[in-house]
Amino acid sequence: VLVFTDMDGTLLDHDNYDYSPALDMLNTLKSKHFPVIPATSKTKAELDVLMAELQLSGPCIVENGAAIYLPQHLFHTRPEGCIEKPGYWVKEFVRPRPHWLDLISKLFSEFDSEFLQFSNMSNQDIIQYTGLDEKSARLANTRLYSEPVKWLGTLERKTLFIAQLQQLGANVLQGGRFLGVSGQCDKGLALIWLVDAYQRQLGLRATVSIALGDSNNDVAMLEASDIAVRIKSPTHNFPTLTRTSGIYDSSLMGPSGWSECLSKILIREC
Ligand code: 2M8
Ligand code: MG
Ligand code: MG
Repeated sequence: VLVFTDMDGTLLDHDNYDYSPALDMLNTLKSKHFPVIPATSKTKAELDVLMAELQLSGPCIVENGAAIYLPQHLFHTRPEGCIEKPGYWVKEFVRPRPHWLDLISKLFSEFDSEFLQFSNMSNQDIIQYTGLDEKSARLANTRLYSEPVKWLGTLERKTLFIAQLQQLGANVLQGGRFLGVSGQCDKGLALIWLVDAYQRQLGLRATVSIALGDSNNDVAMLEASDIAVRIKSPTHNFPTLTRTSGIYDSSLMGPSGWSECLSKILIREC
């Protein structure tokens, strides 16, 4: 069993980023040796801190599926298509952040003052829009592959903005607070790639993947997994899925809903 989990609004509370209601279940999963794999719009720098706190040492999917980090202590040989970074094999799905910054800058004049983006925000701005502490806000802006955009204009203009970015070759994913602008990647493609790597490299034949998420940027992952868990959000409805079976919807929010659904799944399916 492989557990792929979104962070903000899923394993972490949407408002205060608390994960304590998930800790008992996290320990249960660890005792069963079920890998818990963060799949998030967060950066590797942010995840280093969080994964150390949660005592997770396996792979992770960062920046909305832009890259997968596979620790070399688990994956002993280089998986196909990976580059090497200290301690990790890294599968990159997109071009680096400057490419996406350059592309967004083409829309400055047409959408003047209708959006903000991390690279033009001060750390104070990021703190204000996210509620992150000083250090976490800095780590959130230590991005390699993607750019979060805070939309300030109307919904109609937002649709146009997204369409223009897509025309320029970008992929735009809606997170809990920001639009994530990057290349043709998502958490679903990353999940599929990583399940395959587990099966081939670690010789796991029959895997069951569970994916948990609260937002639209989780949809591809929720569609690609064997079992999908939608976590209730204080700010928006459950994302729409096309699959009709294998879906669990939480009644509790964030990390409480995370534990609620995983305990049901462990009893019924694993
Ligand atoms: C951004 O991601 C969240 C996730 O859904 C969002 O769009 O609201 C990311 O840029 C991430 O790096 C950051 O930690 C988070 C903070 O709210 O915002
Ligand atoms: Mg989320
Ligand atoms: Mg996320």
